[in-house]
Amino acid sequence: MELRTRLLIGGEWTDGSGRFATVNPATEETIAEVEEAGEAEVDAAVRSAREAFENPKWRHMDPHRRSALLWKLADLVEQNAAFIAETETRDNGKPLFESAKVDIPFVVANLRYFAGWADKLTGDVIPVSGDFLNYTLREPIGVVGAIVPWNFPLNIASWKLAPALACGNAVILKPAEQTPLTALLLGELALEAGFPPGILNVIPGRGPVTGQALVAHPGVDKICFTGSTETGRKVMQTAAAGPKKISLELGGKSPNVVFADADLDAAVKGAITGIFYGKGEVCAAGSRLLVERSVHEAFVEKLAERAASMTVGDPTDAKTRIGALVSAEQRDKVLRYIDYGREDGARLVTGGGRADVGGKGYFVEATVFDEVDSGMRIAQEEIFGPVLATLAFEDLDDAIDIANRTIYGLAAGVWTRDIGKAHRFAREVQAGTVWVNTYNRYDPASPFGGFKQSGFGRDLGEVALQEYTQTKSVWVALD
Ligand code: TXE
Repeated sequence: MELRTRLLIGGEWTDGSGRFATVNPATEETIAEVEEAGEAEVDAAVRSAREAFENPKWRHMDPHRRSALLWKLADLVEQNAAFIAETETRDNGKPLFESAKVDIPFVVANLRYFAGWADKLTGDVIPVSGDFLNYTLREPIGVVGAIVPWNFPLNIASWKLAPALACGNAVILKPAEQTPLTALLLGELALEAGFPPGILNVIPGRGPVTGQALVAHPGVDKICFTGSTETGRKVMQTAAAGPKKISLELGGKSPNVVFADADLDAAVKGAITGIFYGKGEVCAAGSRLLVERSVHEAFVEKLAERAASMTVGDPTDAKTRIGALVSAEQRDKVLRYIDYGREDGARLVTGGGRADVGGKGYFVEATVFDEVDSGMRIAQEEIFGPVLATLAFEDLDDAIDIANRTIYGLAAGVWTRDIGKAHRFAREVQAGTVWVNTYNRYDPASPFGGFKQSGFGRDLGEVALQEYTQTKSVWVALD
């Protein structure tokens, strides 16, 4: 495979209305100039998606065949995994082991999981009053716009397009402007797999230009979005003019709660993965660590030691644990929050600044704050970087109270050997995913999404199919 830099519309590679550079955040070098879709190209993508969606070739395609196409796409991604993973790392700055061992294998597994659903979308036969047969059909929604972020570029794209295609929709994928490259590779592989032209269009571009035009376009039936809460609000406002269907997976400030009776070594490891995996640019990052007061001091000491030993460096080096943040803006945002932490009176235990990796790149040290108060900015706002806020709690009720004291509700972790406590926490915490004695586990079969301002709708799992189908109720008079 080779890098693609043009737009994929209706099965053709075309020019946009401008170009933008995509930069390797570890070296600050431009990897490629990529075409940007302006309003005219967004319109062309929508028209081609509509035409492809309505074409009987797709509309009446045997569901087994749709399943086979997705399976074939999974095979092609697997065959090209090394190049795709390397491209993801160059574009995003994440360690290569994350791209190669986690992100891209997840894309393959996810495509296969939803390939399995394509021919299992059944309706119901419903017992109604009177002499009627009533049944439901599950039908695709139509043209789906998928707007995805830069932290897991291809992975999250697959969360949207695998179920959307399995359900028989046509998709327009808009990758984030920081990381457009792997989405374009996927577009190429979808053509090779045999998807009809126009069923998957890929249109890179900036959010306020391409993203905005896609959400506003009256020919788009549904927008599925992952990104910041602030942009999610804008998407919702723009979509209201339709109104069109939307699902939003937004930010988080997830609590990771450690009780004194937990396996503390395992909990330290879990807290480290919870915040430093993916450089902390993870929507479900365990960015608030709550530790029971009796073990708090000893726990934070161990954790800080481990954090300080994490190698920040070249993402292609196997020893690297923390790569480069995605952009200079993101690095500056993270450094700003480190300043807020100090200003607001938290105690900096380790890290706290830029990491020097040969004088280039957007690197930040693994940073841990202690003595954080729940009201502080570093305990309330999504930082999206390798910065952990540590708080102390007294007992289960206190832990639940602090855990729920944010606008977000994406995920939560709890570490304890007491099963009653674990289940009670799982029941009371306001979060779409709860991990007990583990953190950051994902599976294509397990639903993911937010409570509160972390959004609505679900990715992954059977429940995600509801986002991409609509139910038709059919009444048949029997007399
Ligand atoms: O996100 P945006 P940004 C959070 C994280 C980060 C902050 C800013 O805290 O620091 O957001 O990142 C597209 N209409 N998350 O600015 O803007 C954009 O092009 C339509 C959390 O990069 O939300 C990209 O494709 N689309 C998050 C996508 O939205 C628009 C992941 C996400 O970008 C648009 C990323 C508009 N008006 C950032 N403006 C998570 N929950 O995983 C932008 N976009």
